[in-house]
Amino acid sequence: MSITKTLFEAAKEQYGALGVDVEKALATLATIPLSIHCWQGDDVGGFERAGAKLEGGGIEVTGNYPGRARSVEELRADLEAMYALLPGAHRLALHMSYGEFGGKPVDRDQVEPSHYRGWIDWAKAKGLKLDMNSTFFSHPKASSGFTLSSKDKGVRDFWIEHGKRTREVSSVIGKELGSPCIHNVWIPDGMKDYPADRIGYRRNLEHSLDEIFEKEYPLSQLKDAVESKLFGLGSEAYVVGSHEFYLGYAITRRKLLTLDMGHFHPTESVADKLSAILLYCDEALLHVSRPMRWDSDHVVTSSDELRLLAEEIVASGRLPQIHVGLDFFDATINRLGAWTIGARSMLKGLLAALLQPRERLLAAEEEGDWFARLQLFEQSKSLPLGAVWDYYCAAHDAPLEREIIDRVHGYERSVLSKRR
Ligand code: RNT
Ligand code: ZN
Repeated sequence: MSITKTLFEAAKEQYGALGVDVEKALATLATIPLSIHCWQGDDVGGFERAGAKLEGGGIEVTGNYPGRARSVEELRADLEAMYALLPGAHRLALHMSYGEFGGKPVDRDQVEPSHYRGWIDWAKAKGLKLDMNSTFFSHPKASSGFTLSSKDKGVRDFWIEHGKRTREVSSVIGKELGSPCIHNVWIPDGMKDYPADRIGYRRNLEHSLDEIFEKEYPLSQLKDAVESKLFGLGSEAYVVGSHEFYLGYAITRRKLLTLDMGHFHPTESVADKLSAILLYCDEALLHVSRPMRWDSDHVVTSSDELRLLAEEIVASGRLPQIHVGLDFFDATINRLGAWTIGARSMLKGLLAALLQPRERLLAAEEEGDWFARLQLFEQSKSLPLGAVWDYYCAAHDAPLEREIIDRVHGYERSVLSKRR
């Protein structure tokens, strides 16, 4: 601790000279839980069928690096290993396809709270809070490319029932764990080529969602969120649940809007959208990701986009209403490593944002001194963030940045490499 502490004290002085209260920033960071996605651990496979692989539905996982979690026990072990590498207390985002079905086929319109009992008990034992996602993909009834917006009423009704059941499960989770479970809806519906009836599918989606959300649950148990997308594999020309669709839907139905960083045109900034959306939506869910060409789900790193997003999260003054979820999956590298890099990058981004000289920046802007504002932004980029981050990690019994490789390799040797 001593060198870490010495470097931290020196860093504190540097930040202090710019008017930044480092201790306050650390205290605030400790109150921000990440909602970490379970699906990085098994390539979005889930536990409906043994060795299930993601199929259809506009998401693609590439790679076959050994060590993928093949059972709920393996996934929980990996999750515990991952949380041990993070400072602070965080949440877990599950998908409905990760229920425990006792080897029996349980279709999506049959899922019940009992199938998630094991997760609730495990979460209680570990002091974790859970979030949930309906699973509208990897299923024969999604293979047409349409679910809630389908022109086939039978298909729509099947998925509406799934959505309703997910909300019931989520409300039980939220109630039992004493923290509202955020239930996110993302559907893959769309078309490869130009549709003739764009509005028809959107009308169907609007009505299906209204049916799913008909039953009211206390907000202390359940909060619903809706996630848009720009395009997917096989839905290049048209996505029913576009940004405009869900923005309108979330505002008129008072739902959370989910912004996935990989679901917009590359020159659009999710960071910029946040402050506009928060004027009209009470809360928002983020799916922090890193788009790369056609893929929307690369492992999150300390990119400019991440930095700008974290700055907006902090600047909004609405930290409790912005739920920071992660959404990426890389099957070409050690999955524990992928999770860890993504989650720690997000936390580091938030820390950097909390350490910005906000007052000086705002004053420069008020005075119209845009040179000084730009200089302050630049200056903060070379301040000793790493020293503060290391200290924060040590204070929360999490490894320092330079210890991560050994820790991940160690888990690979002792656990992951035995999964053949
Ligand atoms: C897909 C959406 C969605 C999924 C997860 C697995 O493009 O981003 O959030 O990644 O539900
Ligand atoms: Zn997403």
